[in-house]
Amino acid sequence: MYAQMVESGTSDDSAEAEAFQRRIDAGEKIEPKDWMPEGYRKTLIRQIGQHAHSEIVGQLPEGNWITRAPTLERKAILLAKVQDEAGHGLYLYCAAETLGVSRDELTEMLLDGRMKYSSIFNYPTLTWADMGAVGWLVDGAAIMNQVPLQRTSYGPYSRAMIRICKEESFHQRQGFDIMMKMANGTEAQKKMAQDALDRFWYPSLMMFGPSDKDSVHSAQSMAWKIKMNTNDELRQKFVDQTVPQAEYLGLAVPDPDLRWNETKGGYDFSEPDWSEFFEVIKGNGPCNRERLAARNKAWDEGKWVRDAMLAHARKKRAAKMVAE
Ligand code: BYC
Repeated sequence: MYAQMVESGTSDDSAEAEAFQRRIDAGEKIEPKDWMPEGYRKTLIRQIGQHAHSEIVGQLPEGNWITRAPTLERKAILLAKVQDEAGHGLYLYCAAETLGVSRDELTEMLLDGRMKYSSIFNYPTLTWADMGAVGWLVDGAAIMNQVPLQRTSYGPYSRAMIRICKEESFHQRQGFDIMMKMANGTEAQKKMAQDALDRFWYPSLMMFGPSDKDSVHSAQSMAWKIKMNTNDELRQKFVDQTVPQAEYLGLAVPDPDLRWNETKGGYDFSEPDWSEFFEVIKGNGPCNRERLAARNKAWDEGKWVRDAMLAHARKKRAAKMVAE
C-alpha cells in the first residue's frame, strides 16, 4: 500500500460534525480552538506536515549547487531561495503545531520514514540547468498546487500559503530566467537546458499525485476544503501553462503525444510512468536514501544546538521567575 490511509472519520454524523460541515460549505475558516472531526485534524497534520517536510528536503537538491553557481549573483539568488524554503518549512510546521502535534514529533516521523515528502526531491540535480528546471517546473507545479490552497478551510494553513505563494512566484521566475539564459546561450548550454527539461518533465507531473481514479484522499479532502482541486485538474492546468513557456524557450517537451485539443481547450499529454511514481513514494527513488540520510545526519549533529537553546531558555525562564 502506498498511502497511509489516515482514518478520515467520514462516518461521523453527529450534530457537531454536521454543523462543522455547514461551516465549511459556507466558506468559513476553521481556527485551532474550534471543534473539528478527528479525521479533519489528522488529514491536515498529514498534508501540512508532508508539505513542510518537502520544503526542508527540497533544500538538498538545490543546496548541492550553491558552491558551484556560475556567478556571484546567481549564487546569492540561489542562497536566498534555499533560505526561503527553510522559512516555508517553518511556517508550515507552526501551522501543523496548532493541531496538537509538535515539530519534533513531525521531524521524527519524517526521519524514520513514517511521513512522506514530495516525490520530486528524490531526483538528482546533475547540471546547473537543473537549477533552472527546478525553479521553472518544480516551483511552477508547487504554485499551481498551492495558490488554491490559499482558500483552504483551515485558517493557519491558508494564511501560511498566502505568504509562501508570494515567494514561490519569485522562485519560479528565477528558474525561468536561468532557462532563458541557457536556452539562448551556446549549443552546449541549450543542450543542457533541453536535458534538464527531459529529466524533470515527468517527475514534475507526478508532483500533483496519482491520477484521480487512484487518489484515495481527494474526495474527503475536497469535501472538507483541505484540497480545492483534484490532482488531474491541477496537472492539466500545469501542462496548459507550461507548454507555451517551453515553446517560448525553444525547447521540446519530451512527449510525442502532446497536442492541443480544441474541444477540451487544453493539451492532451502522456501520463507519467505511475509505477515509477509509486516506487519513489515507497522509498525506492534514485535519491530517497541519500535524502533521508542527509536529514538524519543534520538532526543528529544539531542535537547539541537544540539542547543548548533549550537550556538557555530554561535558565532565562528561571531567572525571570526569581526576579518576579
Ligand atoms: N509525493 O490520495 P492522494 C514543495 C501520496 S512542493 C509524495 O492523491 P492527497 C517545494 C499522498 O501523500 C511539494 N507522496 O493524496 C517546491 C498519499 O499518501 P499518504 C509539496 C505523494 O494527500 C519547490 C498517497 O500518495 N507540496 O514543497 O490527497 C521548492 C495518495 O495520494 C505525492 C504539497 O505538499 C507526491 N508527489 O494528495 C521547494 C502541497 N502525491 O500521505 C519545495 C500540499 C501523492 O496517505 N499537498 N502522494 O501516505 C497536496 O496538495 C496533496 O498532499 C497532494 C497529494 C496533491 C501532494
